Amino acid sequence: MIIETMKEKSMYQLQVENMSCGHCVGAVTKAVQAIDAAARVEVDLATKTVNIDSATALAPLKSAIADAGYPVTSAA
Ligand SMILES: [Cu+2]
Repeated sequence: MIIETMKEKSMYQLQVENMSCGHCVGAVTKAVQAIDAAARVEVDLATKTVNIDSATALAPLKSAIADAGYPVTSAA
């Protein structure tokens, strides 16, 4: 088994404001992947939901998205 695959990943679901188009999806994805390049990010513009699959803690991911200009209103 390769070491990387042993890192435990978490699924986070965030509610994120201000996302309206493909550019926003790209910006949010880029902000998350600047923290964790291996993170999987799925954005649903209709429900303002961002699903993140990452081994990184939630707090720095939330900060990165907020700093990119997209306020996070809830996260779990
Ligand atoms: Cu946009």
